[in-house]
Order: sequence, then C-alpha cells, then structure tokens
Amino acid sequence: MRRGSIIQLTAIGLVAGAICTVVALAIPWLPVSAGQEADRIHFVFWFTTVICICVFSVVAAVLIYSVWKFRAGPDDDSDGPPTHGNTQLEIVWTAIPAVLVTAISIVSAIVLAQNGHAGTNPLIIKVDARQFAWKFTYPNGKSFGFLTVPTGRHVKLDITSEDVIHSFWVPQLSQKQDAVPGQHNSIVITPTRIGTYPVICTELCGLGHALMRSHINIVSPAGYATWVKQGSAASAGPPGLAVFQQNGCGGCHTFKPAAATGKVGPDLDNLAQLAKQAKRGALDAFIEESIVKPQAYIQPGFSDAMPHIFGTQIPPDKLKQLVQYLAKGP
Ligand code: HEC
Ligand SMILES: [Cu+2]
Repeated sequence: MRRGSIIQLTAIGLVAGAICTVVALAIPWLPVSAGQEADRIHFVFWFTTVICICVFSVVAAVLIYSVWKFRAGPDDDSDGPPTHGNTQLEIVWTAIPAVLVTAISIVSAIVLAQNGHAGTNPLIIKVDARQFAWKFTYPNGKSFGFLTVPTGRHVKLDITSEDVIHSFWVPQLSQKQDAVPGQHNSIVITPTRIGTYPVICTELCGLGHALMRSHINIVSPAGYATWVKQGSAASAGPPGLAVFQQNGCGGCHTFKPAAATGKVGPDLDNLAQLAKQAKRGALDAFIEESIVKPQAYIQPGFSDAMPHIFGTQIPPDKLKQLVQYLAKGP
C-alpha cells in the first residue's frame, strides 16, 4: 500500500472516531452514579464504548475509502477482478474481535462478582413490592414507604413481592432486580452520593404500574443514625410528626418541634414569615401547595430540589395532619 493511502485511511478513521467520541461524550447517556456498584457498571459501559468507537473508526475508514477510491468510472461496465478470500486478513479480523470480546467478558465478570459482594456486616433491608407500592422494612422491624440509607456502607436489599412480578430500579444505582412472589432476590448497594433519587417499578405490573414509585434518601452515616432514632420514636408525639419523619422531610429542612436540622431547604421554623413574603394565600394553603406542588413557588435563594412526589405519596388525611403540624410552628 502506498504511503499516501495509509495517511488518507488514517485521516478518515480519526475523523469518524472524533465524531463518535463527541456523540458519546456530549450527550449525558447515563444518570449520575450514586453508588460504588453503579461506578463499576459505568466503567464497563465506557470500556465497551471505547472499544466500539475504535472498531467503528477502522470499519468506517475502510468503507469510506473504498467507496471513494474504487468507485467504477461512468463508462466502466466491466466486472471487478475475481478475488478468492484473504487468509491473512481473515485471521486478523477474527483474532482481534475475539480478544476484545474476551476482554469485555473478563471485565464484566469481575464487576459482577464485586457488585455481588456484601461484605461481612451489610445493612439488610427487606423490600416488599405489591400493587402498587413499595415497603421497606429495617432490622428494627419498622417499615416505611421510602428507603433511607447511609453512604459508605454495603446495603443488601432482600427483595420479594406479595402479588405479581415487579422490579426494583433506581437509575442512579444502575441495578435492576425482579421482585417475584415466593422468592427472595437480592442486590447490594453501596451509596456514595447524598441526595434523593427515584425508586421505580420497571416491570409492567398492572393498571397502577406507572404510579408505583417511591424514593431513596441517601444520607450521611450521622444523618442515618439520627433518622433511625427519630423513626423509632415516630409513634410518640403528634400525628403530623410521624408523617414528617416517615417522608424524610427532616433530611432537608430544619424544624425544631421535630428536632430536624436539615439545611437543603428553607428553615420551616419561619414558615409563617415565609408564607407572608410569598403572598400565596393563607398559611395552610401555602404549606399544602409547597408540599404537593413545590415547583409552584420556589423560595428565593433555593432551587427546585424538593421531590415532586409527595402529592401522590402522602394520603389526604396524613397530608392534613402534616400541614396542621407545620402550621402550628415551633
Ligand atoms: C431533598 C430535599 C427536600 C426534601 C426531602 C423536602 N424538602 Fe421541602 N423544600 C426543599 C427545598 C430545596 C425547598 C425550597 C424550594 C421550594 O420552595 O420549592 C423546599 C420548600 C419547602 C416548603 C416551602 C417553603 C418556602 O418558603 O417556600 C415547605 C413548606 C416544605 N419544603 C416542606 C417539606 C415537607 C413537609 C417535606 C416532607 C414531606 C419536605 N419539604 C421534603 C427541599 C426538600
Ligand atoms: Cu410494579
């Protein structure tokens, strides 16, 4: 092959690879990772993607070069020269993919084994799916409609279903696991990123499937210890307090009556004043709207970080208790 052709082939390959790389990097294909397992899965994804971009560049270069260089002339009706395979080429294009696919298998197998590893002292949480809700039961026997877990600890989710097949999925944790009646499946998560992320049922399970959502609060180990303490005391105190604690409001808000010290959202001890400033009707109405539809009014200085799920998650009677509890103030 002439030197000029090799330079042309390489140039086409580099351009094709560059375009592919831009598409791969400019579009956020994956959700942010909130756990060690997701980090590893993302690594496998990118490892495979890099290999794919390399293979694509080579194929695109040869294809585009051939179409361009070996195109038949306008008056050329002759047949091409007879060719009879090329053993050398065939060995090369069999051996290289074999090596690449083996590499992907090995990396995947290592990640799979690491992701299944729960360590010696995992926090075991039972996950019960039913049409159309999630129930999370902690080692102390308390159950909640949402999941709260600390960072930096292996958490083993013991997943089952009470009726039909569901599937547990948190996009930011990358893993899915079926919830099957009469069977216990598990996944291990090791949260790393504090925040609130959706829990989604990803197996069509009936009419309410699309509403079968909850959320997972990833909190600091200290925040988790506080939450466990508060959660255990939830049966005492006014009814609104239990609703406040069960929905994880204290993770983001300060509110003295609940001994909550969260700093992500506004200090709810000042709600009366905040409501006046907001000019959105009476205190009760303002609080209810803020919980059910937080995006309707964003408190200046804060972002729309409050989950939009409470409107469907908190039943009307509980919501009333919660609103009254907050309206009473400190
Ligand atoms: C992930 C963090 C987070 C959680 C969990 C959370 N909030 Fe909020 N909340 C915010 C942020 C941020 C704002 C400010 C933005 C806005 O006005 O929507 C806010 C605003 C509010 C407001 C309006 C205050 C104002 O001045 O506008 C109320 C009332 C409120 N939250 C109550 C609750 C209750 C009750 C819960 C539990 C059911 C809860 N929040 C759960 C982050 C959170
Ligand atoms: Cu379901």
